[in-house]
Amino acid sequence: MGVDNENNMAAERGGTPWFSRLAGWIGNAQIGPVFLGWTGVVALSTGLLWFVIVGLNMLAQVGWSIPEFLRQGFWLALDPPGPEWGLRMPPLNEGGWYIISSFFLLVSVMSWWLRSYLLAQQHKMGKHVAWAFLAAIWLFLVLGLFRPFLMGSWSEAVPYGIFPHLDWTTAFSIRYGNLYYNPFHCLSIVFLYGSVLLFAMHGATILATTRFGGDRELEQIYDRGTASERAALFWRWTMGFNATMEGIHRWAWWFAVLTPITGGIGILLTGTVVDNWFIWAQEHYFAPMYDGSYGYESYGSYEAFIGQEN
Ligand code: 07D
Repeated sequence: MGVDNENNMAAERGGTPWFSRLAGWIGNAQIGPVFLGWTGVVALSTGLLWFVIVGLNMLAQVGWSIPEFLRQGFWLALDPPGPEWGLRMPPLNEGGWYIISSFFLLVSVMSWWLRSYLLAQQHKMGKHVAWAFLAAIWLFLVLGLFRPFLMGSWSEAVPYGIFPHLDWTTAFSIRYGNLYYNPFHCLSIVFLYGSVLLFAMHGATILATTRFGGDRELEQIYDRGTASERAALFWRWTMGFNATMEGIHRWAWWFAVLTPITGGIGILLTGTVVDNWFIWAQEHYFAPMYDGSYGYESYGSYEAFIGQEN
């Protein structure tokens, strides 16, 4: 039931545990008991309110027809208010429901964060999960709260809906001159792809050494056996450097966390500081001018180079 029960966590867990073959194939077969707690109650109920408000708004848009709702589901949206409302509260059907549901989503995500912090505290763990989650929440808040606030309009926020939020992403990129030229989008992709690469390398290394006990990672740290030393040697011979059993998890944590941290910086700068990333990139000599050249020497002056001499 756990390593210790100093904080009386066992008593506060609810539900009779049961076993699932499917869960056993992909992890641990035991499901439950689960700790609910007040943060769990708040997060689940406000999350459900957000979900239901979004769903009912979509259902209303198709005349309360369940078949139409299912047919058009991926295209339906609860949109933020129009730009004419700025940061004011619009009527319910002009974005008011969007603001109300967003408030519930905010409370839900923040109380789920608190849950991850408090449960780590009760387990006498480090807070690494909570801080990593906060990095993702940073990007979430930039997209839906900080940037719209700085731009002076809730209309800047992301719509709720499957294809509509993807359309928003494309429109955002085009509106600000192609997000590929935003260096923080570049960095975010570096860490996103880097996370994938590290995860694949680490997963493969551990699986490749399970026959020597490599999957018992903790034992491999304090009771060194053949597996992790073999794995370390493999990588040092392959690429000249090896992570340690502890260090690989720090690599993974930092790469994952830096993905939304750099991404959030990039989004916060867009429209507030930089209006067009392509022109910004031309000004910084890494996007070509329309004649195909990069350098400004042939233009005589920097102003001529960026086409602003007049
Ligand atoms: C989204 C935030 C945290 C989420 C939280 C969860 C709920 C409740 C409900 C389950 C993931 C909140 C909880 C909502 C859930 C239920 C019921 C984290 C998130 C806390 N891009 N792009 C990135 C690539 C292009 C664009 C990041 C690649 C085009 C915009 C990432 C390509 C255009 C934004 C990335 C590519 C464009 C991004 C996201 C290739 C037009 C962002 C990182 C190969 C399509 C975001 C700086 C992440 C960002 C972002 C990758 C192309 C637009 C690295 C690989 C050129 C507008 N893009 N992108 O961790 O940070 O997200 O940008 O083409 O805002 Mg991009």
